[in-house]
Amino acid sequence: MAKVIGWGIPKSKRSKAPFYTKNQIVTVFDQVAILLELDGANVFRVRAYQNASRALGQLEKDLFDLVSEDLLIQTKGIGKGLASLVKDIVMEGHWGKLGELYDKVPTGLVEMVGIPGLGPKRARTLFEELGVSSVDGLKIACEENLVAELQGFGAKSQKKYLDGIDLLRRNQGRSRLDIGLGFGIALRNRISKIPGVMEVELAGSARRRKETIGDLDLVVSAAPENQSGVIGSILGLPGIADVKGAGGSKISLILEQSVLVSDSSRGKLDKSLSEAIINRAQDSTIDAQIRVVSPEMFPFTLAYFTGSKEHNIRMRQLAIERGLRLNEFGLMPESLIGDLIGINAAAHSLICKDESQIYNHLGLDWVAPELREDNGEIEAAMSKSIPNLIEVTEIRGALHNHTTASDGQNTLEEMAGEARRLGWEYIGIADHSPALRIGGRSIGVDPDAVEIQASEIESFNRKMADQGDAFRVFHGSECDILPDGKLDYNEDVRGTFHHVIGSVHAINTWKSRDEQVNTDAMISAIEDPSFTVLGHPTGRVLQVREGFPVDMLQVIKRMGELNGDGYLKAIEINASPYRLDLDWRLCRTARDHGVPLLINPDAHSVEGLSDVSYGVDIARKGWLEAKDVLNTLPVEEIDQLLGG
Ligand code: DGT
Ligand code: CA
Ligand code: ZN
Repeated sequence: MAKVIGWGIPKSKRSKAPFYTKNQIVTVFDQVAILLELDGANVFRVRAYQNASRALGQLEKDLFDLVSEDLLIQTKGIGKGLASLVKDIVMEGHWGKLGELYDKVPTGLVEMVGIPGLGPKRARTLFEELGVSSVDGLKIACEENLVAELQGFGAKSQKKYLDGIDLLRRNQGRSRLDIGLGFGIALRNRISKIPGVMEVELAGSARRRKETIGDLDLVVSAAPENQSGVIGSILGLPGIADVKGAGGSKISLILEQSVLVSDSSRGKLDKSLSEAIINRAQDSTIDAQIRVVSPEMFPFTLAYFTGSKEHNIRMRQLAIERGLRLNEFGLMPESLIGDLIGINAAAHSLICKDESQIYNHLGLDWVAPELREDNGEIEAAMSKSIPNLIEVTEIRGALHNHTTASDGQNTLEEMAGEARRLGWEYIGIADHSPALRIGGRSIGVDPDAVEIQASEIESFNRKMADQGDAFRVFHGSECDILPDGKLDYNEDVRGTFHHVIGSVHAINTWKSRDEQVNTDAMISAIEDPSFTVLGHPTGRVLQVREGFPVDMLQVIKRMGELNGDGYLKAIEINASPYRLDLDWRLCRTARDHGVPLLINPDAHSVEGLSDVSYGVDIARKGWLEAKDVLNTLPVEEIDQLLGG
């Protein structure tokens, strides 16, 4: 099999047992289960690998210890055959016949499984019935309507695959922000501990907090005499799957999941966030370009590789207007450099001890990396009106979170406890309404249960108050916006909530409709007096599906009018890294129309609360200040806004 990125049996980096880690084996077993399914193997073999992978993933004890003492066989979910295979893998570095399986299954079939919405079983059927064995082949088969006519598939599946292929092509090789940033921060932390490293910063789209990240860019400064030692140490760091190139001052690497273990620090949100990233990063890899430069050059190289390209072009233009040349090496007066180029010209660079001095030389205030998209930030920096961007420490609570009353994993008390641990003053619970069905079953809270939840929250708040603690739980609902623009529940039930977050969940219906029909339905829901917050406005799931068509500008304008009339109608920035919806490109539009924003983690577990940090990243990218975001308000003011 030609290589599919992230697929295959990893090379061992050790000369003695254990030759492989638990995570490496889990990844391979997951892949083997898919390969077996693609190969048409019997379902019991497929399940054996799936079960073993899950069992290994949940092991509490050290795998090497278990194998050494021959105790793995006693682990539930791992049969005799696979227990002995795992032993060979760990102790000898031998994977039995698994390598042959990777060779046997066509690469194209594996790539097809990467299409959102297409699993191995159906890929196998498409291969058997239509001879399709690649993503391109499937695209042609769909365009010729062959898939729609296939028994058990139909026009809907065909459309889904075409959309999925489109998305796959656009996402190829990109990672969601949480994954990219997790890898980037972990690598930065490791590099910062190498002797001789003076500074190290993440650059590129990760530093700019784009919602997806192509590759990581890092810039390291070290004195010239230490640079080769530093490069050697970087190449020896754990978590490097492959070195694509190392020449001069540039290193090109592929990172693997193990770089994440320990060491991705984001302050208070630290532990749960890094655990969440490790869980979410299952078998992903990411490329990293690292540049090691001298301390004088560092600010220039950092600014250049932070980008964006469009921002850099504007900066370079401003330099030219001042008779200067700006590049990754320095900021040089043209009059001094003559025909010199590159590093030779840089010997004549103006001295800048940090990025802000580069901006100052060009008549600009420093621009936060998130803003560097050539969206007006140059003009703002020129007129000293760069916004004072919101910080994660300014968040005092969040209003969209789930509990075990709907599809959350933690109870009300547990969610509130974690919110307090984060230093928040309040948490809003907004479980689903009954219209949301998953697998034919409603997962929402029925009206009777709403009453029970209300009294639970009341008594929790009373308990807090009795203890002299100002922490509050607000009782909200994530209430479905039904396709006809009505809200779920009746008026009386909706009237009992502190806040009603209206969200669309019947995505397929909304996706199949005309944009204006959707826009009208959404506006009509927003106009309902009980409605307070628009939840994940477009329903997109990054790298999985596009949102439904809706004219957000019309929606925002109407919400602005309603706010002007004295109603509270806010838009959430859903901070789940899977959504990041409202998109950052629309944040300023909302603000300018007088619509307040809320940063909501949409947490389904205590760990999920920490996702607010991604929402703050997106809010910053959208130019927002603390005053534009409601959940920077203290508890008394939120209480007042929500009507006590
Ligand atoms: P990505 O990796 O696709 O998520 O996006 P970036 O922004 O990280 O882009 P990347 O990795 O290709 O390059 C990193 C930065 O280097 C980019 O943001 C700006 C700078 N850069 C790269 N190529 C050029 C170029 O041709 N001209 C200019 N002015 N800057 C460039
Ligand atoms: Ca990049
Ligand atoms: Zn939700």
